[in-house]
Amino acid sequence: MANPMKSNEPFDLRLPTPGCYLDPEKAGMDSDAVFQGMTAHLFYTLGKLATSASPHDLYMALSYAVKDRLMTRYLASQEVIRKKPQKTVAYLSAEFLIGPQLSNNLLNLGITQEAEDALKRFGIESLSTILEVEEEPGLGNGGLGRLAACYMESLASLQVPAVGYGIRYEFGIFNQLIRDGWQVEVTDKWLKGGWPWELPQPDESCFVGFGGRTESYRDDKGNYRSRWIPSEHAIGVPHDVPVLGYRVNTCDRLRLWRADATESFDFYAFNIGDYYGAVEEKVASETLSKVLYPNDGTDEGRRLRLKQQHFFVSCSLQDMLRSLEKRSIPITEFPKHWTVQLNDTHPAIAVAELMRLLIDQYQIGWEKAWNITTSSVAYTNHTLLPEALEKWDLGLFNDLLPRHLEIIYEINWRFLQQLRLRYPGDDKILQKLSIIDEEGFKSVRMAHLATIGAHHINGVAALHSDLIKRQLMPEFAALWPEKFTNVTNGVTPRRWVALSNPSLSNLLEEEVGPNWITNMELLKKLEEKKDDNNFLEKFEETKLNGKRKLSSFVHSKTGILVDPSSLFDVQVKRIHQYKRQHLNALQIIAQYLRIKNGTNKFEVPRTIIFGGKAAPGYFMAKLMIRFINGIADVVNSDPDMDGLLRVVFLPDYNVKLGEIVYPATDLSEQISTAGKEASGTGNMKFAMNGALTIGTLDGANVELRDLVKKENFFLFGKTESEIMDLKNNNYSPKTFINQCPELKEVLRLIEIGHFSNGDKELFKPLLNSLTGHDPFFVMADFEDYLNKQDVVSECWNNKKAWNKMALLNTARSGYFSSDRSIREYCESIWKVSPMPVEITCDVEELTN
Ligand code: 26V
Repeated sequence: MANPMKSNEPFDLRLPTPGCYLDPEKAGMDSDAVFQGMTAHLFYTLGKLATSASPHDLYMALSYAVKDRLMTRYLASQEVIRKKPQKTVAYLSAEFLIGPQLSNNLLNLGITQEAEDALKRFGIESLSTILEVEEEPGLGNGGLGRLAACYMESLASLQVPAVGYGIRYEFGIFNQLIRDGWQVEVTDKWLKGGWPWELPQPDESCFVGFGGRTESYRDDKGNYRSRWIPSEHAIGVPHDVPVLGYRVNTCDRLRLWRADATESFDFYAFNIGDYYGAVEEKVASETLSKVLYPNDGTDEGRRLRLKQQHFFVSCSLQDMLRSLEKRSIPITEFPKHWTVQLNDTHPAIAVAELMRLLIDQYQIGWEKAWNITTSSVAYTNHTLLPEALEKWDLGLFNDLLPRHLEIIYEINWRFLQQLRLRYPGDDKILQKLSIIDEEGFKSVRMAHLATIGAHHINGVAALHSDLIKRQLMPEFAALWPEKFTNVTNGVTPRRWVALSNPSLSNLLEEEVGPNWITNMELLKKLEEKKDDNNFLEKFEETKLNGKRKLSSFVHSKTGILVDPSSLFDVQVKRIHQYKRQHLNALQIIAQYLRIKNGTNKFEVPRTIIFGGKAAPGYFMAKLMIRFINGIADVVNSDPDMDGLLRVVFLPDYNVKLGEIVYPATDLSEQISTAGKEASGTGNMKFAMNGALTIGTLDGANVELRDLVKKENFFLFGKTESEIMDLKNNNYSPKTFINQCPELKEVLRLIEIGHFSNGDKELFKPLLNSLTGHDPFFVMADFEDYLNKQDVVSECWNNKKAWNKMALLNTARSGYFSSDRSIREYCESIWKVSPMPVEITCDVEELTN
């Protein structure tokens, strides 16, 4: 990364209102000050007496006390950028799965122990009882949203000025219950107890239009221009969440927009007596940020989804432009001050919206506006699945965003002209690359809009970026090779090791010192210990601690007793056919059969744990959950399985549960069909925490295996090109079934209803899919997978060898720190540098 700028003027806490910022109760970092802060918040903010405070009250009081301490750094960070403007990252994402905030903020501030001590004075013995009370905001579906959260944390930790822009959904991803083996969705009311981490900023609200029509007019200079007259409006009210870096003063901001009704319109309706009309409009505009849509590819709520996207993108761009105005910076200097990253195509409308704002609002000419747009926007692609690539029906688009469609037509026309020059007479390529898909129902291809409007397009793992260039967009890649690049995903070691795995963290600190948390490459030093029995035992003990914790969690949630000394074999992620939880399930049946028949070679007790949500409209994924639970019922109630096999489906997998699962895992299941998983990030969290991976050559598994070395990774399955070959040569799952008697027997058992109380119909759709088309090549990979599971069992029987492999996984997975990913984005795509924030009156001084 470029040299940090050293010479920022420090932020003097004593400046504006002496006494206010200096209040030790609000800024002091020792346990007394935290205690005082909590007491004051209990009394004044929450209206509670310390003597009758519930755990939730204490959680709120502690959180407010912590937020006070964040504010110092948050305001200091804003002051620094105001005084000395510097390029800021705008990370646009429809999802931010930030997880619980209290523990993370305590860690990053460095006052976890102080908080624990303060709580003791309220009679609370362990901080964890208070942390458990926190509701997590589930503002994301899975990997993409969690990645955005890891990236925000790394940006702040690397002292890079950044704003994450998104939506403050009132209901996040649904909560999952399991009833009779089926998934049941329950609305996620994460705000019900009050959420202390946000700061509503109504004075910075923005107007957003929808619908209506455009009209052309002549401006003062006689030029024809277009004007948009929307028929509807909404107001975006920013709710800011401070994002503090690890042990630094940089505190970035997550700015989430909540949709509000436009009062002026209400009042107009009130005045003419249309009370219900006014209320309806109010309800409609507030519905905009009501709920996060699960990604299920259904047509459900499509209109509202597009509205949500335009809503948050428009507010965010207006906010960025306004920040320039406030500092009297010419709008044409936008790219010097903002670098706008599109997290997938959900915010891709930004290309058209920025053009619209520049041209219609700021009267900037097309060429200049295009130059500004393409110099500031970059796009990350997160999937190759055709059904997941966003397209909007042209009619719907025109209806909601008529001016944007005009602009898109113009962008497209100019782009196609460029193509015509390069490929004269080649209409095919024009059709293929056009932003408008003319086949069938006409639609707007958001990935094309993003690719044409961005200066860089990146995939999220080496293989994935390569497939973007070779398969998804070969013509675009040929046209603009310099635009296409890779940034392999990463995860923050603060949450995924330091917070979630204190036992391992302590050992790492003893061994390599405390700096591994910000420099994961230091963990390489652990390699020296790979043959040190004493150390390996200590390492194993940290794992056992995690497994004990997960065991009691499993028992409390499901009633199932699991043995912490058994091999914990885990697959947690969204439920999807391409992720192939059913492959794992079939393998369990094979193991079950072997035990029943007395043909199991290895007496390895295994606990196989699943977790993950299925999109509510995704029938097959929901059936997969039912299937796993059907198997679990049979296995767990059969005395022959005692001490050998347990199957658990953990309901409601989320960030909080992930923190319990990753440290407790021996074997990480990363078994997607090669070429389908863009990266995966769970694979990284598991490896850092010393789990071994059984996996295919897919997504970031490829890089993981290269890094930890092939002898420390259980590889199986067809490669991406072998899968392509099968596909192109009339793949027949039957061929593979016929070659594998064990697989045949497994399928027969399902067919006769062994896992569905004799019901032969229940799992038929699943069986038919596997034995019919088998779109994700489960049958093709089954035998290799089963054999590799034997190798796993054999390895487990040599505990020392296993521990050595596990240690090497931790030691060599530093590359997957999101700090590394963010550094790459900063250097090669965003061209931004760190901006340290200094505070002259160190808060330490206050209490000493
Ligand atoms: C969306 C949809 C919508 C239609 C139905 C099927 C379907 C399947 C997947 C998706 C998700 C697309 C975007 C996404 O979440 N990608 C994930 O991004 C992670 C962070 O880069 C990455 O680790 C995962 O491999 C990738 O699936």
